[in-house]
Parts: sequence; structure tokens; C-alpha cells
Amino acid sequence: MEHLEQKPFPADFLWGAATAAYQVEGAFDEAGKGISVQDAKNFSNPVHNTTVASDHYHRFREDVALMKSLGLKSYRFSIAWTRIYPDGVTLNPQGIIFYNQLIDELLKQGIEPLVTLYHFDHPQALQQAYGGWYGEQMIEDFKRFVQTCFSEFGDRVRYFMTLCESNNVVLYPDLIGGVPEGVAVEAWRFQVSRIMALANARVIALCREMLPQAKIGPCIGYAVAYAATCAPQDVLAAMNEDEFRTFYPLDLLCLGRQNPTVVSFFAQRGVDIRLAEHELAELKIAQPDFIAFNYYQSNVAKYCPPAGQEIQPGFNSDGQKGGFKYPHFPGLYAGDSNPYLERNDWDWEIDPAGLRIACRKLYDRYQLPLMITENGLGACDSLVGGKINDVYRIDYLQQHIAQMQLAISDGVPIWGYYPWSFMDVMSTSNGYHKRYGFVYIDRDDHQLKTLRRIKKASFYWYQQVISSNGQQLFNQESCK
Ligand code: BGP
Repeated sequence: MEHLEQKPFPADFLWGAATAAYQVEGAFDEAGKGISVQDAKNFSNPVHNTTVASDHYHRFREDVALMKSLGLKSYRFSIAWTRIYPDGVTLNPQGIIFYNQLIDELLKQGIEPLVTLYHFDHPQALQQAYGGWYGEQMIEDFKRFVQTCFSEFGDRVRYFMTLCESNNVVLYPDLIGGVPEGVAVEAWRFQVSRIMALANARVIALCREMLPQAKIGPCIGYAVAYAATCAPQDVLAAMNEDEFRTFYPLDLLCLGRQNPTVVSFFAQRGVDIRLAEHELAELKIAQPDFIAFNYYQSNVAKYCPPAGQEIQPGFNSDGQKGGFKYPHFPGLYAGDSNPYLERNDWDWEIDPAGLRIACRKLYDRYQLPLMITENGLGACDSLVGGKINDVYRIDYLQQHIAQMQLAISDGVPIWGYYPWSFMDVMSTSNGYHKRYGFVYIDRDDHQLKTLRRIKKASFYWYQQVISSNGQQLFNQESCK
């Protein structure tokens, strides 16, 4: 649909940027903090190192000053569960002090905090005790942590996100501690989806009780699925991908219902994934205020015969284009590349229009306002003569923002936009080789260097976008 006139961004639009605790804070064992499942990976993955990360824990005042200079209206960050409950059970008041200071500093600078309550980093102690999100006990343990966050920070924080990308973490079990020995991966996936949905519902109910004025919602990662061709079997494959990967978990979180196609697919294979009536009732009552979603790319799906070989989704983890292996789920769909789109060095397809499509699909299905809580371009930035001229990132972001405005013009209510990431953070699979930030951090995977903060060209460009409320998107003159 072509618009004769575009709607402007709302006057109170939340122009933001995002990070997550384990990727940015460092100080992984300071001030009583416990070991999280992310810290536990430090010992097995050469580029995954939460020890110092971007040293935000020690430099948060300097970082908030940079946010202020960027003109951010809002900052999305996550609270490390292990700072507040190091072993999942025992309270650590020193962890509360840190987040109080961060929140106060943000508010002093006029920046609205958007708090993610869980971003992949639960206590390793709970992983060892009962397999983390695979265990029923996680619902009450998570609730205890969230209750503390609400009572300590809820007087100043007005926006909360529950669990980050609960749909993607089930696709990539290693992201959150892996599948316990002897458990089949599909069984694990459905159990974790169920537990996460119940935990989400329980803390939304708690929020209504403790903080009736606050806004709260779940967060998913949505790579909208396109059919490889207009052959009906490819169209069905794309529906399968959307339903299995995104709508099944999101229906649980927002509608309190199980997608019937997914239920029947598993029933035919002898697996009963139906939830109990009382569980569905609990999910149904916990209505979120918005859907937060992270968008980086679209996907292509094609027919995958039932007898084919299964290939589980993986990553291109070295940034060599062409290294990505597309997943095959026999009887459902197989991934493929999109000949119409460019890809980044990690084979993520760059598809600005896909953001508009995703917004429309989500709003049409759930009728809830949206927050775009991650969007960005991972690249190997170079520091040349003290500057980082990341024009490729500006290009990516301006095209996505333009499509977001088209979605708003289409009638989709969007409350805020949070590019990933405010500053360079430790990429889970690529360390500091793959950067996303508006602010460069002077370190790499092998040397800590100065950890100096350097504004990239995209910083100056986004500053203009924010100050013009999205009017000056394409003015390259603004890039210094
Ligand atoms: C999202 C995660 C973020 C971030 C981002 C980029 O799924 O929520 O934490 O990691 O992906 O991923 P990567 O660093 O692997 O490129």
C-alpha cells in the first residue's frame, strides 16, 4: 500500500537504544554477584567473556552521559538476576545498589528506563539444581527475583519487559545453558516454552498487583518467513515456520492458547504438548500491555519432505559470508537464502521492508501496541585516525526507521524503537569481532586496551534523527 501522506512519529515516541547485562556490564563476580549461565561459558568459548565486557558496571555514569549527549529518550537494559540473587535464592543487597544508581542516573538525565527482567542469564546454581528453564521450580524462583525488582525499582521504572526472545532461546538451547543430559531436544523445547509462558503470566499478574501504573510485555525475536516460491507447498512451509517459531510461543504469551497446527503435528508423532486447562486459564488472564520484538532479518521457507534429514538451526560464527547452514525440519519447512536481498557478513539478510511486514502481521494478529526493542547491523568496525565511519550502519538503520514510519502510517501503534546496541557489547557468539553500537569500545577479543568510548558516525546521525523526531533520516550531512 502506497501512502499519499505519511504519519509523523508520535510526539512522545521513545527513541531508545538497548543493551543486556552480561554483554555490557563486566564485573562478573564483583559486589557479591553470582555466576550466571553466561559467565559459565567463559571457560569454554574463547570469545565469550563476561569478565570485563564493556566495563559498564564501573563506567555507567560516563555511559549515561553519552546517552544524554545522544539525546536518548529511553534506554533498554537488563537486570542481572545473579547480582540480586547470586544463587537464585539468597538476596544480595549490593546488587540492588548498582541498579538504583543506574536508574537514578538515567532519570537525572531525563532518560526513561525500559527494564528487561530476563536476558539469557539465570543463575548457574539453578541450572545445576534443576536444569534452569526446564524445571517447574524456575517459575517461583523467577517470581521471587522479579518481586524484588518491582519493590526496589518500581517506584521509578514505568516500562518492563519480561523474558527476552523466549521463542529464540528454545531454538538455540545453548544460549541458555543447554539441554540436560538424556532429554530430547523437542521435549525440552516445549517444556521450556510452557515454563517461560507461565513465568511470564505470573510476573504480569504480580505487576498488576504491585505496580498497576506500569506497562509490561513479553519480548520475541521475529524473523518474518517468506515463501521461497508461490507454489502452495512453499506457502504452507512459510506458514509453518511463522506458526512454529513465532506464533506458537506468542499465542501462549498474549492469547493464552495453543496453536492447533503445532499441537496436532506433535500429537501425530506421539507427543502430547497440550497444557492443562488451569494453565491456559492463567495465561489468558495475564494480558500484556504491549509486544516487544527484536528484528534483524527475514527468512525464506521452502517445502521440506517428511522423510528428509533434520538439520537444526545454527550460526555463522566467524563472519565469513556463505558459512551459514539453513535448518531443515522434515514435514515442516527448510530455510533458504533470499535472492532479492543483500546479506551481512554473518549471512543475516538485510530486509528493511520485512520490518514493516512484521509490524503489520503482529498487530493484525494480537492487536497490541508494539515496541521494536532490537534492530541493528553487526559489522567489523575499523578505527581509522581515531574515527569510525560506519556509513553501512547508518544506511541499515535509516532504511529500517523509514519502514517503521510506513508501518505507523499503515495504522500500527508503535511506542518505541531501540536499536541494538547503544554501545559495542560482547556478541554472544562473536565477542568484539561483531559490533553494533553507536559508541565504539576500544578493546578486542584478545586485548582490553583502553576501553575508551568513541562516538561513531552513526552516533551523530542518530542524534539528528532523535532531535528531529524522525524527520531528518536521510541527511548525511549530519555525519561527522
Ligand atoms: C539478540 C539478542 C541480543 C544480541 C543480538 C545480536 O537475539 O537478544 O542479546 O546478542 O541478538 O546477536 P549477535 O551478537 O549474535 O549478533
